[in-house]
Amino acid sequence: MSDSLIHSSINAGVLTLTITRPEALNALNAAVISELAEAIENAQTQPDIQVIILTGSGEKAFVAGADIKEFANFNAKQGKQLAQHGQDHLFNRIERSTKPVIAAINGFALGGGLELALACHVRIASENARMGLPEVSLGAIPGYGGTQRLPQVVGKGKAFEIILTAGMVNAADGLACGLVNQVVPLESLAEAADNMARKMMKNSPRALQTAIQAVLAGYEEGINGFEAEISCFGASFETEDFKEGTRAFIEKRKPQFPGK
Ligand code: DAK
Repeated sequence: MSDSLIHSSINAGVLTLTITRPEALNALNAAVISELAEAIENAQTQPDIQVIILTGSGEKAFVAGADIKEFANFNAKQGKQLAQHGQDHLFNRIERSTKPVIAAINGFALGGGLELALACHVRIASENARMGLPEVSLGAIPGYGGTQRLPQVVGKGKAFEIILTAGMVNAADGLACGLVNQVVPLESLAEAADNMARKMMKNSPRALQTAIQAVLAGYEEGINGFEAEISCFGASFETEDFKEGTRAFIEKRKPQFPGK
């Protein structure tokens, strides 16, 4: 039996990565971060994977945060190093994935767990989901991109409320403020995430990759998002996917995108 903390399964183009550390409510320790980063990286070059779903094991938690027991005795230098390493190797890598990443939030998504979901492109929550950034209650602040990505997703005012109160947002409130894209009963979560993945997969893989790149460009310092879009748009015309997509439309058939 494998000791892996990340269980992976591929079903017709969809890779599901399940964080499996149920005894700690799937909390992110160094091993989880490292294995997850590796799995995301490997998925980028695997042609049989088109969309990635990220979820947690069990029915209680997606991820209950960074592992508090692991970082409790850190000093400033160690904290900074861990934040830098985590952001570079996992959180930014997920956000910049060339394949869409969907978070299927099956319960608590707290601290680093919500930050992980925020790094994904889309979030689907089960009705029992409870989400928040409780770091200030521990005397810290979010360190895996939460202070930046949460305002991008819900707006500055709501982000301040969530971060400064350290409170938990339930699924319905999360839907109302745009924190999650969809809410479904827990037993339908995997199916809902799979349905979303399959809708994405009907489209050109190359265009999905470029669209992610163009959206993210607008959040990068020193980059004009509109100019980045124009450049990405222009480049699309040279792709085999574009040729196939337009040809299929004219020939009134479904496109068979080569993904190039
Ligand atoms: N870390 C480690 N263990 C955790 C954990 C966590 N975040 N969350 C839960 N567990 C463990 C519990 O200790 C318990 O283990 P045992 O005592 O049985 O050994 C087990 O999971 C079950 O949890 P509970 O018994 O507490 O379960 P309940 O249903 O009673 O409560 C809960 C569920 C989610 C409300 C509660 O477990 C809870 O409040 N958990 C902590 C939530 C939280 O504060 N999460 C951390 C947020 S801060 C950093 C970068 C980022 C961060 C930190 C550093 N650097 C770069 C340095 C981010 C920090 C955070 O994520």
